Amino acid sequence: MILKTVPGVSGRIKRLEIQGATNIAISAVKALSQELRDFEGSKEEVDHVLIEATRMLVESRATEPMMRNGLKYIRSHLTAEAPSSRDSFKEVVTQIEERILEMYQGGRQRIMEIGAKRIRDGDIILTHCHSSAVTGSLMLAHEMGKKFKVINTETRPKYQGRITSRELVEAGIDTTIIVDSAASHYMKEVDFVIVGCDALTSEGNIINKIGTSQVALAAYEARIPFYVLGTLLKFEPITIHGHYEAIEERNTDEIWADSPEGLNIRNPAFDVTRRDYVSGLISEEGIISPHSILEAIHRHYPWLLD
Ligand code: RUB
Repeated sequence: MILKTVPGVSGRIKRLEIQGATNIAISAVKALSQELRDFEGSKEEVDHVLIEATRMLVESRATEPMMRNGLKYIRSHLTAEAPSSRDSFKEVVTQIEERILEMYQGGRQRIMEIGAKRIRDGDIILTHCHSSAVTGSLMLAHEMGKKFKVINTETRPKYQGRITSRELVEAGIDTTIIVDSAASHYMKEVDFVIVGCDALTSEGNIINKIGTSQVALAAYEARIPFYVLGTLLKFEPITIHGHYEAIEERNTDEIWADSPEGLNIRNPAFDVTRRDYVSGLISEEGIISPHSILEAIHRHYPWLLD
């Protein structure tokens, strides 16, 4: 069985050419849908394509429930809607794809709008890494005519902070980049912190780019509000049953390629910020306490709990 679309897209996700939970999830759903539409084999073989293509995408990044939830949605709805002919199969795949993309993009748009309203004239806002929801929200506030400044960390080892800086500067927003370890130093100048997230757990903890929990601790110590901007589709259902969300460990060359022999290097891509340090989760339901994530999931996306 030869897959046409998915190997290329999963490779790009793995190499961070496609980055950020929402962009990864959108690309994965589009790739799987395309793969299914293009497949010309028998009905039995389609199931293999579905399983193999899903496995490949899921393995490209370990800490991406938003992608996994979307791929699961495709599989369960294809099974439930059971299209009989080839043409209706393609049609159903497209309809399912459109429904998920609408949830992903509509959810991101909604949280961006709520985030933009939080921003007041004169604010200094600190962010970490590159989140499409956070930069989108800042750009929206800028378009609304709000005058504010942004401080963003460079985000070692892959410097996603530079993507954030570039986008904001190009949008005309007053932006300052700092090294990650300067976040605490500047915290006293900041009005609030806002970051994106990759995963939400049933206890209300949030998982985002490595270093986020240190920024949250610095904000907590300085009594600065710390907001997380994330759609509820980032919820990881297995955390209800006691499992931990896996934390991706990346190639150590990202940290030091020609390091001395015998040196141990660890390179986790994400860390867990406990709910106690999160002032509010900016979600489709509005700004909610991280304690109420599970109830919000029940209301908005009950299928995530199936
Ligand atoms: C990106 C990152 C982002 C979240 C949210 O990490 O941690 O904050 O994914 O992004 P990486 P978005 O660069 O390793 O993918 O708001 O776009 O979903």
